[in-house]
Amino acid sequence: MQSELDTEFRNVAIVAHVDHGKTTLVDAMLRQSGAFGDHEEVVDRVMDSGDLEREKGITILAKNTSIRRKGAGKDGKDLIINVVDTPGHADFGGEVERGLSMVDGVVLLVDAAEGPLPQTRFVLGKALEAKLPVIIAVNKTDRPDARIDEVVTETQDLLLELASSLEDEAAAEAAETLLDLPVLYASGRAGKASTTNPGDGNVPDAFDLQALFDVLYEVLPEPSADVNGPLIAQVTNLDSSSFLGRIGIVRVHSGSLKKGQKVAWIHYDSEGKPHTKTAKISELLRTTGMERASTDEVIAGDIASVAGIDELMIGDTLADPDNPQAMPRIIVDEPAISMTIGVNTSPLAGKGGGDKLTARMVKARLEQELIGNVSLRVGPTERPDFWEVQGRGEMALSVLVETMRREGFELTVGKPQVVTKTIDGQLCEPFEHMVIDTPTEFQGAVTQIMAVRKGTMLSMANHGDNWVRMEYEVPARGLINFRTTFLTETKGNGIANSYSAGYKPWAGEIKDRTTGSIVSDRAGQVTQYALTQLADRGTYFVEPGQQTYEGHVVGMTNHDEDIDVNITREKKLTNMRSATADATVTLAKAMNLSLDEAMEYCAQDECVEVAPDIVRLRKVILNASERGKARHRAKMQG
Ligand SMILES: Nc1nc2c(ncn2[C@@H]2O[C@H](COP(=O)(O)OP(=O)(O)OP(=O)(O)O)[C@@H](O)[C@H]2O)c(=O)[nH]1
Ligand SMILES: [Mg+2]
Repeated sequence: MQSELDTEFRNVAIVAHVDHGKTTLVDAMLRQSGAFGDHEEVVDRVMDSGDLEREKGITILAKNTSIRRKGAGKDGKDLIINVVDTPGHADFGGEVERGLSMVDGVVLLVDAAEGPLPQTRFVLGKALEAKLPVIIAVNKTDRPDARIDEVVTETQDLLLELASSLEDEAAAEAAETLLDLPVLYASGRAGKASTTNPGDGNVPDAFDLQALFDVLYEVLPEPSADVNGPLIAQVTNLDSSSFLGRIGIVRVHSGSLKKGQKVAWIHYDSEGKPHTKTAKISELLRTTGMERASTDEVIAGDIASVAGIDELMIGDTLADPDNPQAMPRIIVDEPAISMTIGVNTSPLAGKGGGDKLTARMVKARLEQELIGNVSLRVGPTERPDFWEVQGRGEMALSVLVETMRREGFELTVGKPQVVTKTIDGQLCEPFEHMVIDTPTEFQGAVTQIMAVRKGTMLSMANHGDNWVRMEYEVPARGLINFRTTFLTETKGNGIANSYSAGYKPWAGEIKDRTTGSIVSDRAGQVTQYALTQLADRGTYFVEPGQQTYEGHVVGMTNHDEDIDVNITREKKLTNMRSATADATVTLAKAMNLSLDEAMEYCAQDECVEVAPDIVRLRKVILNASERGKARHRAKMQG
């Protein structure tokens, strides 16, 4: 029988702000540990295995892998390093939180030029709260604009600041001792790390990542696990395979887990009450590199995958049937943004290339999503075929919609809203602390954008040549349609990042858009003639030949009022000459709205029709006269 008793473990999560190089570093760690065969073609960022992850170039789900270093443990034992790669985008913060429940320490990557940014603060704060040791690694030292020493100081200052704000005194003390740990300098892309500063713009003077492996081994504690104790293993992630069904990723905290074993399965219900049943581990797997392979036994301290329990959930404990002890539930930060998702109710439903159209299918899919996605919540609405879905941010929700769209769903998606709360009788909304870096020439424009969104400036400082960093506190509501405007106004130069600043009293009205919608007043086919005639009214999202319907938003106006137009009008042909003359008119190219843009642009009384082949913006109330009446009623009510 295979045994793990002659191996040593270290469990580590790689955390950082978005794009600071986590996945690239994990690639290099895998490559240098022989995880890929000699002649195997390896894609870059192998851990970003999801389709959307590859397209967007970001990590969305936390994933674990394992690296075996032969003879690198005590007395020549093998060392197994379980590595959790986490996402850096703020919307997927829940993934980081649950990733931390698997590990005994973290490597905090900080980009050598950008320095600590909002998500650096978030992940570092979470690691310190969990009393985990943090190894600071300044990454991308090769960047020509690197400023390594400054970045080290900024990161250590951030660590001290966060340590002093911890309520738990033991955690605060533990945090301060972290400053004595060695700082690593790395270029993940070059696969090199060292404890010596290579100088700005240089690759570390090392052969490989050995220095990183050494520091990991020395600094991270050996999992404090009692191999001979009763079994306690907690489910920290879920996956599925067509062959094995649901797979639970578990961290074994005590005892050992064997293939075929009967265990006590402790499951928390929605009220947080534990229920215990017995279950059998039909398959037990260990991950090495990107491969999962069957194994007979996994001991305390390790991370493994189990199959055989179809209703397994994140946070569940697998325990000794004679002595069932439950781990506490995994709790993550609350969602701040919500929107409705329902069946496609447009007159063109079913013609967008989808085959999953019914309320029953949408409901089942949303329920399935809840199983693996701890940051999401789903609730009922007034309509039986629409649900309210809450997530951390717009991106988290748009990723869900995009995934469903690719699976063949046709949907109606409402405008993203903030999740409000009543605190001490007062209506409150989520706020964000926003850090904006921009060339000074756009400072005025940014100030204006933030003023419209009820942002309060907290600080402003010049840094580098002609760059300014502005910090704001702003209602999350103001950020829903922020990104496109911000990038346009700063000509693509601005960088904006934010983290949650908690709930504060409702900030009053924020005007969500300065342009109105051009709305189709009838069903039919969009014509070249109509588009040419109406060209001066605004910018269009449609092209000749496309289908339209009453209430379909076909463009945006130059002023802030909606207009209804006949976009299907045909020219009466009087003679051949004028017909050929028309054909020479060139139309401005239609603006093709992506799902994210449509969600961002969507006005209060609008929603988005989503299907595999199309994304259309539309009015919630399609009929023009009913819409007029509703508008009138809303005005009367103030
Ligand atoms: N110059 C330089 N660029 C790097 C280095 N490591 C990664 N990059 C680049 O940085 C970008 C982001 O790399 P990723 O590894 O995807 O970053 P990440 O932290 O995993 O990003 P998220 O998972 O989305 O938070 C890519 O374009 C990489 O090629 C490095 O050592 N030096
Ligand atoms: Mg990544």
